Amino acid sequence: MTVVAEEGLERHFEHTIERDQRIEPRDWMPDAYRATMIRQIAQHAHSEIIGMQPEGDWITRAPSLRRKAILLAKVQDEAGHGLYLYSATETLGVDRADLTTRLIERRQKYSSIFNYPTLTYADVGVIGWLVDGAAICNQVPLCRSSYGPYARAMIRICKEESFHQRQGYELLMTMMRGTGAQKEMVQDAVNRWWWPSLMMFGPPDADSPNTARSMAWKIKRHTNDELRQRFVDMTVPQAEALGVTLPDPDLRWNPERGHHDFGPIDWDEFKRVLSGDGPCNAERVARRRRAHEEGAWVREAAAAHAAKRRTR
Ligand code: FAQ
Repeated sequence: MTVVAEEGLERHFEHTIERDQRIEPRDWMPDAYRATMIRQIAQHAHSEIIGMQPEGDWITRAPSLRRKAILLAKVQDEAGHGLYLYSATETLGVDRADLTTRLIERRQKYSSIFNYPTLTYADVGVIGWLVDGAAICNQVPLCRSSYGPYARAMIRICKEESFHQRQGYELLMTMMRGTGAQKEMVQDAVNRWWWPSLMMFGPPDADSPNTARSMAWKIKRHTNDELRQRFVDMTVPQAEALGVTLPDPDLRWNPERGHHDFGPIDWDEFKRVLSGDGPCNAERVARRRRAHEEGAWVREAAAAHAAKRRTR
């Protein structure tokens, strides 16, 4: 391609972003934009799939048929989200099988939050309330992300995440009406998941290498710190209504800022988890690898079936 032609394409790309229109798979895009989208969407897809594990552990131990049906539906939804997102990544020219390899070889990340264990059934409720709540806060603005297939996948995903959040809150409300031991289980789960939920939004803006460029390209619509603050402000009244205490002595309303102040986040812990040294990293990746290996015959059978249909 000539330099003049490429300049024209670049201008067209920039105008599309300026006019708040979507970049579609057939459109020209800068290599760095494509690489950023592949990184973000693949990491998001991996998070949905690895994210099935912590709650999946409780399907066989759900306390009633109703809770089991709800949890099964939720975990299946996460699988569906992973699939839409892998499909969105494929529109950028990467192969899903290659992305899975990169995940199990730890060359690509997934959300830090899924490296923490689910110790009691209250964790299922707290994941719904806090983790899905944080996911919604982060993902609703992504429905307006500049890459069309990602933005469209997000619309359905957010609707389902919203059901997930409500089922978690309803579960916790039920436990908070129960025995003293059940209330303690809820409080203990909140204590363990609160800080990791705040870390889901990513490093502080000053240490976020990707935010500025992703905002300029309208991939991200808000910074990590803005969304974290929105989540804290949204969650404090929900905690009050539930009757639990968020484990932060510095958490208080600041009338001047019109937001809640909150205490310092342990970014060393975040870095440890990202580097593979969280409580469950090894277990999560090993299990994903095992599932991939055990599913080899399904992929082979599907490929053989498709080949047979082509020859018929
Ligand atoms: N964990 O420069 P930034 C769910 C990485 S929700 C791990 O700020 P960026 C639903 C980051 O990727 C969870 N890595 O990066 C569910 C970058 O990596 P690099 C998934 C993190 O992209 C609920 C580096 O640090 N949601 O699954 C994390 O501008 C319940 C520097 O960071 C999404 O993925 C982290 N928490 O902003 C499922 C949402 N934070 O460059 C089951 C889409 C940052 O080394 C059960 N993603 N990193 O490759 C995003 O919005 C963005 O990618 C951010 C990070 C905000 C996560």
